[in-house]
Amino acid sequence: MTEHTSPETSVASFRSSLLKHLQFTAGKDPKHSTVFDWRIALSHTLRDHAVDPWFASTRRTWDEDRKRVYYLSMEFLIGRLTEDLAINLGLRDIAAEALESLGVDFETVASEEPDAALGNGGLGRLAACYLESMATVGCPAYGYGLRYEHGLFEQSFKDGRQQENPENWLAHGNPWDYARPETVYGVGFGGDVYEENGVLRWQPGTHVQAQAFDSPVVGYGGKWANTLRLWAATPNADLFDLGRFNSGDFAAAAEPEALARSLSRVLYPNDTTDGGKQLRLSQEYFLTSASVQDIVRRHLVNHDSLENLDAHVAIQMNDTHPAIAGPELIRILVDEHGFDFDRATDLSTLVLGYTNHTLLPEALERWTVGLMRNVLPRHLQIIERLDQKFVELQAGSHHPARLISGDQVNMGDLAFTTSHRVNGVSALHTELVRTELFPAHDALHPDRIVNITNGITPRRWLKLANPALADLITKTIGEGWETDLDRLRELEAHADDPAFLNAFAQTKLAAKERFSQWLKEEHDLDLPTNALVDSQVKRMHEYKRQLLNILWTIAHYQRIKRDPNAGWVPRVKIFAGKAAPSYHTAKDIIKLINDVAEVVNNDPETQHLLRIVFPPNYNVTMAEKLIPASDLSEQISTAGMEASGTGNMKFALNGALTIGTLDGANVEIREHVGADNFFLFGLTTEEVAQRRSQRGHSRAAIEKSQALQDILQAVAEGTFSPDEPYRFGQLVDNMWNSDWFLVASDFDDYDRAQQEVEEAYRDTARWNRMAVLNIARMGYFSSDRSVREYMTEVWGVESAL
Ligand code: 26Y
Repeated sequence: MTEHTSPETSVASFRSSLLKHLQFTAGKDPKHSTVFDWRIALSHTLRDHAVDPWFASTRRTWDEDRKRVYYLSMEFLIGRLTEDLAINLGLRDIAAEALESLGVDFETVASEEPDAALGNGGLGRLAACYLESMATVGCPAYGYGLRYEHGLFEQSFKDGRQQENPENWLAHGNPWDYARPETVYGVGFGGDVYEENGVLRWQPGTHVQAQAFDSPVVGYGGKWANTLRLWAATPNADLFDLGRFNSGDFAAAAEPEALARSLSRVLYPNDTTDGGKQLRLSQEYFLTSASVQDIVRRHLVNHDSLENLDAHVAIQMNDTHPAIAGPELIRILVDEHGFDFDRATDLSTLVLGYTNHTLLPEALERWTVGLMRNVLPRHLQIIERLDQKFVELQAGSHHPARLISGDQVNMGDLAFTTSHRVNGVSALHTELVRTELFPAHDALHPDRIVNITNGITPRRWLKLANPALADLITKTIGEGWETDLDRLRELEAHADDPAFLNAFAQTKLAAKERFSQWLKEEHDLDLPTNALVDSQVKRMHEYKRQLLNILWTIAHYQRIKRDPNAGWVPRVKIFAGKAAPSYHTAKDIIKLINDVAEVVNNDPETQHLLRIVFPPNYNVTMAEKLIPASDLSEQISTAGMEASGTGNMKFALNGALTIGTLDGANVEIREHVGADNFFLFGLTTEEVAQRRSQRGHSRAAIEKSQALQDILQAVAEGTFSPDEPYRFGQLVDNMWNSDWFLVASDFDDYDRAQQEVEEAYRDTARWNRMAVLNIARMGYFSSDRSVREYMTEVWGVESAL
């Protein structure tokens, strides 16, 4: 295929496009243009360049009747797109030069873009990395999601406590997407099921309209582009009750419309438990139904039946959130296209794949039968029939696994039975999915579960985020690593070259300075650049154990105070992350970190040796600055609880060393980078299970650790909360008496590993060598590799490149 990018695009032509868009799209005179106006001009100019590869790819997929992948996800944590698209189109430097010739700075303009946070955390960011990789490797694909009016809440701190403020990314429009007013589908809710001439008919009580908005997703090098299609619930003229309005009942007249609109209003800010159950289920069905209708419609454009659907369509369910896709596809095949139920089920199963992202019981979706019947009565019938079939398949089992147990529909079991492949997201997690979560299913379908370890896109997470390191890599091994990340291995040859190690250290310093400046400008926070930067950034959750980290920080502080001249390595402890609004313990931990920071950062005796920085509102944009600036990556979850992690990969790729447990993808990262280049600590998954069964394990662990006793006493006495001494009573009490996440059990070993960190960092050459070896050995964790595995092992799709 021909290159649709930019060798032919000159600075002059880019500049004239910019001016054209400034005038005709933003409607501004260059003399009176704001940064916003320039951003509009820049994004439209870049988007114009995306259109050619986009059309060419779409046309080829049609012409060659290629199988397409449909990635269904309630979350796409995209972040900013300006620089990402510029890089992938090969226009980054041209755009910067063109702007400069007009007296405008590229970064200033790109930084004006809001961070599209249509996701909570890992699962949503993974979807965004996979979209970019599918385009890069030439996998014909669509991402399907919701066009939330408000993304994940913005976090601020008031007196050290989390406040949630509404997010408003669409306030000034979205220059990336094209509205498709002609692409609308009705999505039904509620109502009843009738029998008509021996066939069942669902008569929904209400319909809501889904309208498509399309954005091009351009792969690196501009050789292929896919579509991200986000659905918005649009007010549907007949929802507005004019009769009621005219009779004066204005609120009631607008009610159905308000309900409809609420479907794409907000992203659920909860990454573990589900609140607002009915609305959440309705959102999931809204996404799924609109997408499946669109998929079926597209297939029927040039095929006359749905019989061969599996040869042309692969649908991937990103966790169970779109798991109603199975029943929905079966419903369409049976009720609308006259398929026999069993054949419809087999066909749906061949089309669908399911990725599991969690073992946490509270994050496994379950809906009550009552709710299901209210919202989706026909789907409930289908699920009941699937449940029967599932029980029959387990003939002989006295306690068969069920899709419906008691009054609960288990969406994980449903997703499993309606998929031909089920995958976990790291080797360890997949093994636990097999043995702990779905043993009965696995026994029936031993080939169904496969592992596909997560990955991250090196374009955003290295080339964009860390230009100094990316340039050093290119200077050292040449171009091409961006799409063949295994080539980073060639850096190993330079791991003992002092000049190279020094050059690496310079890139780290440059990244620290960049981040430090950003923190100052955005949050008025000070980050010393001469210290070991030790970061834990991720959603706030007990299993991720930010508590372990802050408790150790207290121990470290107390030791420095006891012996200030012991040759301590200066450290900055960075924490960042949001807590679900209703997750009180996570919010208490945020408050504890901020309270400890208040004391530590204002202590003149230790200030130069220890700082705690907790910038509010962690998001993709912050991660892009923070990760490259870090030396140490905290991946310290209780073993068996973090399905994979992907932040762990981003840090290691940017030359941070990991202190971590044998959990999720940490296990594989350690195998790849080498045990010598990884600070391991903590109980293993099996030991965790064992320890939890020992009564009084936390008390016993605390009693064995003098350090831990001192810290807990300090916290309990109000050392960090003198205005309210018992503020953290519950946290401390829980440590002594329950400690499900085994903070106490792992404390001493974590402390030991931190001492090893301290020692390694003192030997600068050794540290830099370890960091370089981490970078060199991270090729496996490119999301290009993950996507290729999905293509062969799950989707049966070939690259078009
Ligand atoms: C049920 C609903 C409220 C819900 C919403 C979001 C449940 C879960 C989630 C999000 C889960 C999530 O982000 N999981 C993470 O997925 C990453 C990508 O696979 C993993 O790396 C990470 O370990 C896992 O916690």
